[in-house]
Amino acid sequence: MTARSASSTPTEWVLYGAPGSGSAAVVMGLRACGLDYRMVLAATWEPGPGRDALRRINPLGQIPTLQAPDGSVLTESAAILIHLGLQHPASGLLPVDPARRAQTLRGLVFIAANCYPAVGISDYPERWTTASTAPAQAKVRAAARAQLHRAWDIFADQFGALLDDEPPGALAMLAVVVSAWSGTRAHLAQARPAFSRRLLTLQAHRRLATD
Ligand SMILES: N[C@@H](CCC(=O)N[C@@H](CS)C(=O)NCC(=O)O)C(=O)O
Repeated sequence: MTARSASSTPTEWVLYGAPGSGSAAVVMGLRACGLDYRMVLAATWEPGPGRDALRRINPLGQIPTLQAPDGSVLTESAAILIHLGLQHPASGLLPVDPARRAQTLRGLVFIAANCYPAVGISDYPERWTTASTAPAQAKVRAAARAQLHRAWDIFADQFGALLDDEPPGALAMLAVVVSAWSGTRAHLAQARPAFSRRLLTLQAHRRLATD
């Protein structure tokens, strides 16, 4: 998605994010492209000027949100990584081979469509039920997590081999970041041990460092 910023136009890449959040995957992508950026601490759970500025350019108030030097706004982590990969082919974010790239795009959208939303439901169950009691919301969270873990089992089976690219690309970046939440790693260690070990190896790769 692109939109004009209501605030002053930056002259640099500005990434709205927070430690341990989905912005980590965009940090990896920007670094792979050799792009300098400024980080603004902003998230639903981080009250302050960064969150206010974020909401002015992304009405959902979600991170990652990336503002380009021309002032345009990019949201949706998979779209951001795909855009960076297309703009910077030498970054290795996307495979050169068309067939492998097609499956990589499919994998990125699989995470965005099936895994990330289930994390959001698990984190904010009150948004997804009209029931206001804690036990009712706990049931929504439990169901979201079960669906999330099932989605990751399917991802491991369908896309796991695509994480072998060297250097690791956009799919590995998003998979490592999003699989870190909502009990997914503990589940995968039992359900898909080889894939679980692959994620652990990947997260130690220098391309996937966020500090
Ligand atoms: N569809 C978005 C989801 C982004 C998202 O849910 N981000 C979380 C943090 S990792 C967030 O900002 N949650 C706060 C909220 O939804 O209020 C994407 O793929 O980037």
